[in-house]
Amino acid sequence: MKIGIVCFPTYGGSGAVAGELARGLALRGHEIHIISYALPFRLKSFTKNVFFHEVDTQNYPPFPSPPYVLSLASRIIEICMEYSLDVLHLHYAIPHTTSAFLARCVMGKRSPALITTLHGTDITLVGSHPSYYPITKFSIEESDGITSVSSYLKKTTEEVFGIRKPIEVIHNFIDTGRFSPGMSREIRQLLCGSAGKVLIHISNFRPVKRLADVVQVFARVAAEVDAKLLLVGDGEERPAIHRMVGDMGIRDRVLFLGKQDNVEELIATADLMLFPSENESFGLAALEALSCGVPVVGSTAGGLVEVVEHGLCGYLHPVGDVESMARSCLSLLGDSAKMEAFREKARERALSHFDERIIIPHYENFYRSVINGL
Ligand code: GMT
Repeated sequence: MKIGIVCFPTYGGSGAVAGELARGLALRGHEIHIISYALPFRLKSFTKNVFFHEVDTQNYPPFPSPPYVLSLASRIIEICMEYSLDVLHLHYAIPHTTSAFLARCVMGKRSPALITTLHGTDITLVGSHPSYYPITKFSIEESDGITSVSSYLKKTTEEVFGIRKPIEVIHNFIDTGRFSPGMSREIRQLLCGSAGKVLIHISNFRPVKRLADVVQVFARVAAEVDAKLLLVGDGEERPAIHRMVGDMGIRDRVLFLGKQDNVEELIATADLMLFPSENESFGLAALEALSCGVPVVGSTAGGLVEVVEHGLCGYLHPVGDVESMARSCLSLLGDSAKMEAFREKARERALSHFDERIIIPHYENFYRSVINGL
């Protein structure tokens, strides 16, 4: 198939999934056209069958900001016409599906099938805000096919937007070859010196990730065992969290590593991942941890319960229950047989439920069924 993929290129779950999907589909022989304002961060190295089309924006004095929605719509028309795409896959409902709808109005019958994948904050935070609600609902309803990354997100979309069209749940997936167990003693030594245990958290440091809970859990763990915390990522919460670890007197135990490309090396170095989000449609970083054989301790928010099996490959507690999360960390860190069993289960779950070889064919079949139904 000739498949267009529209996504955000920046660090974040939806951009990671779109980039990995592009790579996986290209390796299966499909022709992939990425349309975005920059090359997605997971596609930095050359991949055969992947073509990148940059969206350029123009600003003019009367515009309050460059109208990206319109530039993207124009670029979509150009690429769909030039390459006769079969499918245009929109990652994140706004503004991508809205631009695609405009493009389809212009292309008419020559438009490819429009498939929207809902990722989470496009529904739970941004899309449901009054300033975007009507256009998000309309854009989703105008899609020829809709997928969501968890059952939780499907249910939330139906409830919040009253969507009646079928929504196909296609869970996020992982390259289990790249994200695999195998701690590098060298990296661990380099980062953490002689620290006995290593905990890790990866996110975009937005309030929804509850970074303060990460620190609260870690402080309780570090009071009992010699441990270090690796914080990977960056965002609006970083300055406050930096201050918080200073005030709590654990500055020397916490490493702020900023945004990183090869997170698999860092994850495999850790004993546990902390993931206490307020809300999480799926939790791609949690899946990356499981695939590396690293158990996850976090919250029961949203779709995380579909990823992490409580009591088998991690522990999930109510949002904000830092005491229970810390107790769960200590029970695992203090029992090597239990830890080993959890590590095995974590890897097994990633392989049996979320391997890209299982999930990507699901997308291929969905594309075909939508095209055939038009
Ligand atoms: O909030 C983020 O982590 C970024 C956001 C995105 O769209 O880039 O992530 C959402 O999509 C990811 C990929 O499908 C999911 O794994 C995340 O759970 C989801 N984030 C939230 O629901 C908060």
